[in-house]
Amino acid sequence: MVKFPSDFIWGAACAAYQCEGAWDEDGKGPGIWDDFCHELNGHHVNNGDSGDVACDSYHRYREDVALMKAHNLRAYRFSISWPRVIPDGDGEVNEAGLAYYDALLDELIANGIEPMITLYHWDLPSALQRKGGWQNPQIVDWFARYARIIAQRFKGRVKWYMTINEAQCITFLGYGIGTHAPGLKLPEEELARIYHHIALSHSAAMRAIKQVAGESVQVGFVPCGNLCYPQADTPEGREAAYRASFEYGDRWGFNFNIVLDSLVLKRYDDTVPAVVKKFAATIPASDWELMEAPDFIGINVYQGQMVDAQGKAVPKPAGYPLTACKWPITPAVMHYGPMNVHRRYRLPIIISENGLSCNDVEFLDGRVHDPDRVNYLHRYISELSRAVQEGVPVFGYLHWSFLDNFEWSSGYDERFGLIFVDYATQRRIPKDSAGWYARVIETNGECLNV
Ligand code: PNW
Repeated sequence: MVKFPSDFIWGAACAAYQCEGAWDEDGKGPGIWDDFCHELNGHHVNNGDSGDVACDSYHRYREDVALMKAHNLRAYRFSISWPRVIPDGDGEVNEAGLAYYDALLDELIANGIEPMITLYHWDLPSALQRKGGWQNPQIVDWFARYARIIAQRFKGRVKWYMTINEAQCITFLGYGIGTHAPGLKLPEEELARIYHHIALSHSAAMRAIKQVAGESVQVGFVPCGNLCYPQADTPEGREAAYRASFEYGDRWGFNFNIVLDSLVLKRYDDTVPAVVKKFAATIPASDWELMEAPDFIGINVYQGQMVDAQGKAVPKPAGYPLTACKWPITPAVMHYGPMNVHRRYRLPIIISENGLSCNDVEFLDGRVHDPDRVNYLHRYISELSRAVQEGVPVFGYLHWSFLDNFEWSSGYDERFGLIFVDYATQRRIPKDSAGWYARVIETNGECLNV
């Protein structure tokens, strides 16, 4: 039986670089994603795509908010482009940039949609990258100042902040394997340093936000990583899935604990890889006192790993269901993922992203039929209800994404939206899933009981 608390927050999410466009308008400074897309003749991104125009939401936000309202959204998580509001990252403030977010906020609020702001969703000002970006310990002050400016401006209008989206992708993809901006391939010691700077930056920003906007403002952190679920739902299976979720495997950076342990437990545990231990020995004790546990954790749920009762990964059988970008469809991660994160950190949780890419096209009838998305979401949201009913304090669900948008190194090849975007004309076409999700929201999930 699918059931959610009556005050459950249903919404959708996006990020500035992925939808705004207007990459150099009205005084915006360049960001690392602008550079990454433009350099090497666009070689970093499929088809040489870039976020120069994206969904043009910078100019079309009114139309977009009207579509959100028409589909019953209660909340919209969007990110602020740091280089749009502080072009060089730590210098002068660009009033036109702030004015854009003012207008977006007012439009959302006027339409009864709760704004949730992500401060950092990957578009670092280029000027800060030239000074070392997340490798430079000064990032803590740069980020806290930026957070303070935003919190001051939007005080009284914004109750929800998320400081940093997917620390693991920033570090691992951006500075480790270089498939994301700034495209670096640094040694592992440097990655350990970056994770630590991210934890300190979140903490300093959280203090700044609370200082200027008040203690009641809720400040979250959004990590990502491998979450496991049991092959068989037995006590041993659950225990094994819990342990496996927080193991440091070969891709040691790609797990929740690498940053959340610092923030919430204020330590690294004994199982961290040697390279992190070595770095940790250089951290001054006073750094640990600066760590701020977030008010809530945002979890972006796409796929999980099934493990057996010994915690060993169970290989997927031939022909296993996949999304268009070949990510395995694993609804059970929506049940056990939040459960295990809560078991370790004891904090409220929001599903800050969940969704999939499909090969969406306009049909002969002029509509976009996406039964694959409806099927996927029905399964994932039903599993989320199980977590909630087992007592995991999940207070909201945000679909990724509202509009199709720029999917980082995949460019526009992947479509994650509830709303189809025809990039040649910027025409928006609500997909079948948009109407379906509107009904999920209207019935608080009860329509899923079929
Ligand atoms: C997220 N994985 O990244 C990001 O927050 C979004 O900006 C992005 O568009 C969305 O998911 C879809 O990709 C992820 O390996 C990157 O499972 C990688 C994974 C998950 C999310």
